[in-house]
This record gives sequence, structure tokens and C-alpha cells, in this order.
Amino acid sequence: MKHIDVLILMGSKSDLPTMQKTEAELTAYGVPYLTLIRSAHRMPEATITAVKEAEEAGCKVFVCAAGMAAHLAGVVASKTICPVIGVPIASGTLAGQDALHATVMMPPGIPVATVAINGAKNAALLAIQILATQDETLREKLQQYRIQQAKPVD
Ligand code: RP5
Repeated sequence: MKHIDVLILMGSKSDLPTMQKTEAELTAYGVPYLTLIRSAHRMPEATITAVKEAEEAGCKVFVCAAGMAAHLAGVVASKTICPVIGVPIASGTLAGQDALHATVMMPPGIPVATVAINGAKNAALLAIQILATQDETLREKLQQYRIQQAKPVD
């Protein structure tokens, strides 16, 4: 695996249209990342292998997206001490309410920083903010983005 700062994992290819917003934001900030489809329940061993290989490739933050009974972020968090950001995906009968609860309600000891349902853009921004604690260039880019957001739209 080539050097990455962020690994994006998602439970299914059906999550990709949402998670392309994470990819776009990381690309805009010049953050090296890799995206893999790894389901915690369909392919648990491959999920754990991906976490190990990503850490060996320099990964500092994990972004994990899953829908329904979403346990991907929790499983990844159990295998790393890097920050894990969970994105609950709106899929299935409960439209993301299930994934939100499954992702956000981690028992004490293994944290997952959970963003909004389908909060793919914020997942990227949070990952970038974490990386920016050790990266002046990213800090400056984030400051510029805040200034830009504060400008009146009319
Ligand atoms: C989860 O179940 C995935 O993260 C996806 O959001 C949902 C549905 O998966 P597919 O049936 O579309 O593969 O594992």
C-alpha cells in the first residue's frame, strides 16, 4: 500500500456515492488517502487486515462508513488507536437512524467520532482538522475555508 494519511472504509459499494464527498474534500486539501470496500460482517478478516496495512502505510485517521446495523467503525476502532470517524449511511428501512445509533453509541473505552447521517463532507473536514494539529499548511487552508464560509452570499 502506498503512503496514506487517511483510509476510507465503507461497508458496500452502495455507500460510494455518498462517500465521494469525503474523497473530494481530501483531494481538495491534498491529503493522500485510499478508499476500500470492507464490510465488518461480510469480510471481517479483510477489514482487520486493511487496518493493519493502512497503519503500516502511515495512516493517521480512519473514516468508516456503513449503513443499517453499522459496526464497521466500532470494529476498526477496536483494532487501532488512531482516531476513527464514523459516517452513518442512510440505507435500508430505517434510513440511517439505525446506523446513526449503532455508530454513535459506542460503549466507553473504544471511541468513534460520529458525524451526521451521510455526513461525508464533515468526516473529511474532521480528519483534516486532526491532521492539521501537526501540519501548518493544512491549518492555513482550513482557516481560509472558514473565512470563505463567513462571506455573505448575496
Ligand atoms: C451495509 O449495509 C452497507 O454499509 C450499506 O450501507 C448497507 C447495504 O449494503 P448493500 O446491500 O447495498 O450491499 O453493510
